Amino acid sequence: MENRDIARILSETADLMEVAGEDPFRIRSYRNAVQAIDSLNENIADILGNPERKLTEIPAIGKSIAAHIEELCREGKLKRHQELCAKYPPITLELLRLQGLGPKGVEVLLTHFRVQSLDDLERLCKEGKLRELPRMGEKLEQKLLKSIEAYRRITGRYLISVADELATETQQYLLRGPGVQKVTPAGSLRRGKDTIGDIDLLVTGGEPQKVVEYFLRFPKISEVIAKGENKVSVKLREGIQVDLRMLEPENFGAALQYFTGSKEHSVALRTRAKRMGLQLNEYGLFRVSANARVAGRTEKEVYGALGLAYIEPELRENCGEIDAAAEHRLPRLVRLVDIRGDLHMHSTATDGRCSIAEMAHAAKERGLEYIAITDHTKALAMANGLNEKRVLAQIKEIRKIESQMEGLRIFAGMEVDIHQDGTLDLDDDVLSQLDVVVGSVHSYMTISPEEMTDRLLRAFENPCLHIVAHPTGRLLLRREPFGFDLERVLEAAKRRHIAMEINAFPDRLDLCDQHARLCKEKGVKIVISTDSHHTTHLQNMKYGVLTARRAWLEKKDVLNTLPAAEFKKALQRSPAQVR
Ligand code: DGT
Ligand code: CA
Ligand code: CA
Ligand code: ZN
Repeated sequence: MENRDIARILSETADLMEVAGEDPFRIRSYRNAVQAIDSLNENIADILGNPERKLTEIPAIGKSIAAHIEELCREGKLKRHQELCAKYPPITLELLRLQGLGPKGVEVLLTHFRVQSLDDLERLCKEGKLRELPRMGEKLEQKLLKSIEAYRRITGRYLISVADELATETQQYLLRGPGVQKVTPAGSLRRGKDTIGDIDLLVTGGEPQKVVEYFLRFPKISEVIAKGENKVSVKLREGIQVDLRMLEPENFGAALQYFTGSKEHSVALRTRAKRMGLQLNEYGLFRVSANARVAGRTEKEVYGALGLAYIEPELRENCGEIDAAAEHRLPRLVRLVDIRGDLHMHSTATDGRCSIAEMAHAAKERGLEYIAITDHTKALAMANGLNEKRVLAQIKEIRKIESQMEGLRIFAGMEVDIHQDGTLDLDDDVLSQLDVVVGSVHSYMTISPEEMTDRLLRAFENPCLHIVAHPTGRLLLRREPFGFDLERVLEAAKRRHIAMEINAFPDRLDLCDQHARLCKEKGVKIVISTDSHHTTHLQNMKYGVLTARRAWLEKKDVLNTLPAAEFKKALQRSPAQVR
């Protein structure tokens, strides 16, 4: 059993214990264990298999949790978890995930109303039934209706990092299959969308039947949803669906185009084909009059025969890319190899889990030329944010570590909280000693859009601010972005020479593709950063680059494609921009 599965089952157990009203300390110990497992760099199975080691070596894992984990790995299930699952209906875990309902509320809904589905709950809210109970009112009903809507929108979708890792594992398994030559991801994963509904994989080589047979032995499959001659759909244990299709090499390009989508892009493409007397489908591009195949082996060939330059998958959303391809004015999209620096990351000084030196060495190993260490500031007390005195000490430490390293610039930075009134969380004379100042909103996120706009505009007045981190505060599949007047804020950012971040952490990807595209249109520069809290997070840069590509960004639009010295210069704001 993998760490991910162990963490999920322990976390569900804790959720259900909360509904059952069990001892909060006990519940806490489950949650701490889940966190510890999430940040573990090795497989629990490996620790268990090593007689010299014990699970209790892992911080936050005590004797009783260790026993649970052993049981899970031995039996494939946990008695405690199964008892609770038998006691409460399956909807319980979903109800717990709705914003606005605590475990007590869930318990009341289950016992008093016998809620079995989200539809049940929606009806109760609409009929005003909840207000009959103490501590539940009309306001809660309205709030729940909103959360149900939000939940339905995100449910059944996965973070790109989760889908990407599972797709890679599946791909690696398939590549060992009989005769398999190539396994290519298509769909939203290939287009680099921030969340993924299901994984689409295209296979060439081998006899379809034999490949399907082999695939169905993949240990991660929990359920077969549909099976045909050349395709099969399954569910993996993590819940995500995989659609697999076997293809012939001569129509690979047409099929890849078709299954990459987006649907909107493909519809527009087919309309164009029709106007040219052609027909496009998953088997190829055909001249209708001659009943002849014109293209199909490669995508380039298909686009070319339609009079178009090759369109990168990230652009295929029917947002102007087809006209641009016809007129040969597609952007030359920024690539991962263009990125030279990473300007947002944490260390053990605050809530990071690796030291400054560890982060620096890992960054250098990844081929970066420069980084900024940007720990939190004092307003974020729960992350042990730094006050002015500690910031000054940290600057010294960063300079020292940099002097001992070769081939990596380390900028002294801070991720400074933007207070509710728009002031920054450090004195200006300390801020002015930093190389890189990243400003973030971490508190009072529910103020009105007008207030949020004013708050950001106020922050821009501080001459020391360089970059706004995760500008909308969204957490994918968990928290909606906070609202503000983006156009106005971007116009101010342009005038004041402040860059916007694409935060590459897969839960955030903030700014999103559309917002980042608006930055480009407004002439606002972008910085793509990982917001790493561990050396392993540095690899998330690729997701930020995908988002940038979906935003039509080129190398010149992204500041951290510049060499270190030029980057530093590009951050500087002139007196006119500060005023
Ligand atoms: P997802 O899975 O919701 O994140 O998004 P996609 O884009 O991966 O959608 P999916 O998996 O339903 O289908 C994969 C691709 O297959 C899609 O991008 C375009 C193509 N496709 C699927 N259904 C249709 C359809 O009814 N018409 C057309 N033209 N294309 C389709
Ligand atoms: Ca898909
Ligand atoms: Ca699909
Ligand atoms: Zn951060």
